[in-house]
Amino acid sequence: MRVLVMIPTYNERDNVEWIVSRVRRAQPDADVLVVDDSSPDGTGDVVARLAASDRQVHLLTRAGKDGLGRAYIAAMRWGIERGYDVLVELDADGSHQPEQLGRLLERLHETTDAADLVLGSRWVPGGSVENWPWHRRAISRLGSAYARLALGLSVRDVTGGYRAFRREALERLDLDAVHSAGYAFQVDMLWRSAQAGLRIVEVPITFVERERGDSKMSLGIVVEAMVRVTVWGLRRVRRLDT
Ligand SMILES: Nc1nc2c(ncn2[C@@H]2O[C@H](COP(=O)(O)OP(=O)(O)OP(=O)(O)O)[C@@H](O)[C@H]2O)c(=O)[nH]1
Ligand SMILES: [Mg+2]
Repeated sequence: MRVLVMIPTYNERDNVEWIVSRVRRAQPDADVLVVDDSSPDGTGDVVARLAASDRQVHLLTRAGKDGLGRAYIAAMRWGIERGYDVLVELDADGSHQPEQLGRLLERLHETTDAADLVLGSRWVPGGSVENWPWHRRAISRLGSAYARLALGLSVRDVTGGYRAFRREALERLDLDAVHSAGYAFQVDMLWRSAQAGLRIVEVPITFVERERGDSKMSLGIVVEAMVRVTVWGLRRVRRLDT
């Protein structure tokens, strides 16, 4: 199984080397692709240097900040073209611990009942969040609950961004049709995966809040997710009616 770990970055100079080296140590056979949107802080230069000395580290540079969703779509295309078997989403800020990636990959490797998509989940038994203030917990849990209800999804962590896709499963989704930028991207991909009948499994993770660098989370990102989920939910209800 050839595994590609995709890491989107925007101004993650203080985190990127640390996270790439942790991935390389935790999963020595996996390749790493950093997708940098020309971060003004020079994140791309750090990654270019890492890539020059390690053949398993790659850099994809995009022209400017264009949202997490589009960065991931570009990374997925890159990985599909090169024939990777598994594509993993992982944040650069240390929230998703590379040391727990083995748990996700295991579920894809299982001989019987192997999953198509494995979600690293904060909100299943054994999962947790470290260093989150109550309002972040509340936004995340409420957001997940709302999306589950609106879309009829059975998973607990709908917005989480630590995920592993089997390539064949990803190829069944219409990536050209994905336009969501922020958290909505994660819900969007999950919704498409569920509609495509993919086998989706959650495994517990310990999510660690970032210690260095600035968050890119904004009110706009939350609003985008809420509006999109509501529109998808209404479409779904209308379909159920007819
Ligand atoms: N390439 C690219 N990466 C992005 C963009 N926006 C965010 N990212 C990266 O996506 C990952 C998640 O972003 P975060 O800022 O950590 O978002 P978050 O986890 O919701 O917010 P915090 O919990 O505050 O960290 C990080 O690795 C970011 O650097 C973007 O527009 N382009
Ligand atoms: Mg983060």
